[in-house]
Amino acid sequence: MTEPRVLRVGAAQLGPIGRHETRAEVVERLIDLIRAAADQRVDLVVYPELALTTFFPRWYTPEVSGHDHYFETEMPGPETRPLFDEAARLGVGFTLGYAELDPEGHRYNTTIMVERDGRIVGHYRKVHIPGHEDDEPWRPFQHLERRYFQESHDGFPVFEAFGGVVGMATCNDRRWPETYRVMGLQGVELIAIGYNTPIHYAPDPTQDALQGFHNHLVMQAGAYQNGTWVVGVAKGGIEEGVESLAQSVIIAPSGQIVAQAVTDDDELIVADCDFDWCRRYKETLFDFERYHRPEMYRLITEPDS
Ligand code: CDT
Repeated sequence: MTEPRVLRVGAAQLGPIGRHETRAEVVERLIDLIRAAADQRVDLVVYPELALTTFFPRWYTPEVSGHDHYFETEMPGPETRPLFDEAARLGVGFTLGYAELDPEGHRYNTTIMVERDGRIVGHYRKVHIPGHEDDEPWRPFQHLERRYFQESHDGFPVFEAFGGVVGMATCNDRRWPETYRVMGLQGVELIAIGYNTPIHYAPDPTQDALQGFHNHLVMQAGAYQNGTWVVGVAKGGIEEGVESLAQSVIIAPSGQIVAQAVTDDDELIVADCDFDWCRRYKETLFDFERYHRPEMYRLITEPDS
């Protein structure tokens, strides 16, 4: 019998961030949450997508650079350094979503993973960029991620960290089964996912009432079908007049929700994630080496013509 490998994980949901809220104010909120996590002896805190600012892709600017003040050019930078310092002092690791402007001028929707000693373990840059490129004034609000972010070509890396195999994904990625499977094939045991999901979906408002259902449906399926923990963390509530889904969750490899946020504001939920629970699925029903049939799935990986 192997010893259980149990990681205590905190999902640090955020409520709205106003457009005039400063980075320093937001970082103070993140620090409050990580301190609350440390009080509960949490090892890893998962923060949402674009956790440092308001969800700026809801506004069109004529120049793509019009929102550059929402982007980070270094991580940690002067305003985020206090979070890194406090996390390392407390011995709590974290994943943090932010807008990245790299030295070549590329803009990515990025998540960073930081170990308990403050070491940066890796980056993930969002693969599936939803929404649209140009102003669409018929919408009550815009979803211009495709204007402000480039698609990453780095795929879905996993990292040996926190005593297991850990990966990241970002918001819209969670709706795509390939996201989980690419990490599942690399033996992932926990996937940290941050999201900003407006309740209103202008192209098809019949989906509005189903946002909560779809959110849990995709993450529970991804967890179960790959025998992995999934931690889905929202920035929710009414931000600049736009309501976004909360309902952050921690999901076991069985697909069961073991913890769920009950507010749409800053809130920490905690669960003990036993990585050996993953083996029950990875070594039985979802023993990929034994049972999966990649030669039958070629259509999935053939590039679009
Ligand atoms: N942030 C993000 O990816 N949100 C999308 C919204 C739907 S597309 C307009 C999501 O999949 O939740």
